[in-house]
Amino acid sequence: MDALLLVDLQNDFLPGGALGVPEGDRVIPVANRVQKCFDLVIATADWHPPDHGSFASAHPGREAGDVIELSGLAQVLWPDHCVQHSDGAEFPPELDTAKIAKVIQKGMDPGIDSYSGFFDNGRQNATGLDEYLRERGIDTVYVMGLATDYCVKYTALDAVSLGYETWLIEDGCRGVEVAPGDIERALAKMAAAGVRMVKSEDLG
Ligand code: VGL
Ligand code: ZN
Repeated sequence: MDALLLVDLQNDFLPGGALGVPEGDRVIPVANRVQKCFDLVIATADWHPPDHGSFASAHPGREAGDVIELSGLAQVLWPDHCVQHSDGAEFPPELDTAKIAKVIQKGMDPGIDSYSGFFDNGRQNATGLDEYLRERGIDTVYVMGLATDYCVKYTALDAVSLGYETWLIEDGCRGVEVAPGDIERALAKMAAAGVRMVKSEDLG
């Protein structure tokens, strides 16, 4: 049984948003199209408290792009984004949400970031996504969304490590590319881990 995971298709990750991903808006029509191929559609959503530890604003003297240590892990600092209940955390009006059966919120603990839809970055706490999928007999997941080199990558890698057959819908993803080559490296890392690549036109 297959499920579609729509990763962080939120206003703040679209061009013009607080953490705008270049061409991030281009994946919304892809999401709308591919949903028709799936009986189960799940979305993840970055859902940070206003003082989240991944925000540069929470660390006086630091700025976005700096790397600090947070809960013992290297943490890239970001502009404030996807603050709970803010417009930036909402799904864009262009996204078809009627088929989304479940929204998995993540990143609520101010002390640790959560790129993956399955676990926080320290793999200490689960979001409930794995359990939700298992209860429904899902053994194969198709992943797409934002951003390729962060939340998409970690979600896909965790899916593989949890034993799911994992597909990346290539044209349904865009990356932030903080450093040149980040997107290519993310794709290579996913492929090496066993993530399989597919184009949206080849689904269904
Ligand atoms: C993301 C950076 C910070 C993502 C979330 O959705 O890829 N990236 N928070
Ligand atoms: Zn975030």
